[in-house]
Amino acid sequence: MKWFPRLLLAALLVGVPAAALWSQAARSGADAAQVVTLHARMPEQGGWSLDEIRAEVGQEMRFRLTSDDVVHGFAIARSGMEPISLEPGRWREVRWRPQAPGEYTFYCTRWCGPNHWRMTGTIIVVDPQGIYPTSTAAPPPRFVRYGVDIDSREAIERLTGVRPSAQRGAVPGLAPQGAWLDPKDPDLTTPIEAWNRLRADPALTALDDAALWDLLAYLWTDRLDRDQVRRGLETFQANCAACHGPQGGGDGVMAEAFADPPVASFTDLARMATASTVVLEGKILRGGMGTGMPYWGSILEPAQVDALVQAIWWMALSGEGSQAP
Ligand code: HEC
Ligand SMILES: [Cu+2]
Repeated sequence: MKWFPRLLLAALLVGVPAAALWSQAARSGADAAQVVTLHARMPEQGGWSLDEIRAEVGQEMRFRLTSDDVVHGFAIARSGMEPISLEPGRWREVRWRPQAPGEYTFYCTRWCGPNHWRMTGTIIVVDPQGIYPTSTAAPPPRFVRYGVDIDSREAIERLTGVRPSAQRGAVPGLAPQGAWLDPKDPDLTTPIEAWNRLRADPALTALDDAALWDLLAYLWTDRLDRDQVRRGLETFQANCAACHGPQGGGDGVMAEAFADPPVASFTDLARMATASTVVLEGKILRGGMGTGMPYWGSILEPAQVDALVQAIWWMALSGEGSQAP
């Protein structure tokens, strides 16, 4: 029986260093993990027990989380972490190792009340050694670069109740001769400007005003990326429908809490005719400043904002509400 001692030796040779490595890793892991204890409370009761947490790149964070009142949720924006739900009186644990310096927003993911949106805090991640590239600051949103005022827009009263339909507008052979999009950036185009350009097109004089809105609805929604619309509608149902309503009509379950100004209806052409992609994007990124509209710039990825804008146009002009294309 020669194999037994040899096996033992082999086991020792491999096992001992492995065990040593393992215990070292476990030890340094335990040393390095920064334990953060966070209590969630309704914003009226103070919100998160910490608003600002400092952390280091590459250092593991161990969050110990609980709720002191109702069910809340916890997520870190742009971390790739799945949101977790926090039930009153129960403790949850989640680990996160920041990979890049920067400011990360943590936030509540459950509708805990009308001030739910105030439940955010910041994790400031620094790189003490300076070896990780600094995350480049996001460029200013287009409404800032173009100097577009996103706060004061006139509604066009005569369009109240007009509900264009892309389907009705999809008339074969009917195409505008000239350009109907803004020459500087198509995303600056408003539906009313586009409609006026179409109205001036001699080839379209046979269409009455309502039929011209249908044509516009068709042209407009034809430019949307169907996958983005679908993704946007999902994000919309999860984050926006509680205020904006499941069909975007401004009549969500939380809408009553906002009277002046009321929650925007995306199916109201009188309002949407003077919006542009740049305006909608700006509103989502920056929020309403004092209105009930939360800001999403620190929470959503740029691609998600783009998808939401496309979904809003879909609800406004396709004639199919929030039915996915
Ligand atoms: C807590 C309620 C609430 C939630 C949640 C909410 N909104 Fe709003 N939103 C409002 C209110 C109120 C307004 C109208 C006041 C304003 O424009 O600032 C508004 C306005 C807007 C506007 C401006 C429309 C226009 O014509 O100028 C856009 C775009 C918008 N919301 C998009 C979103 C998106 C996208 C989401 C989800 C990611 C969302 N909102 C979530 C309350 C909400
Ligand atoms: Cu909450």
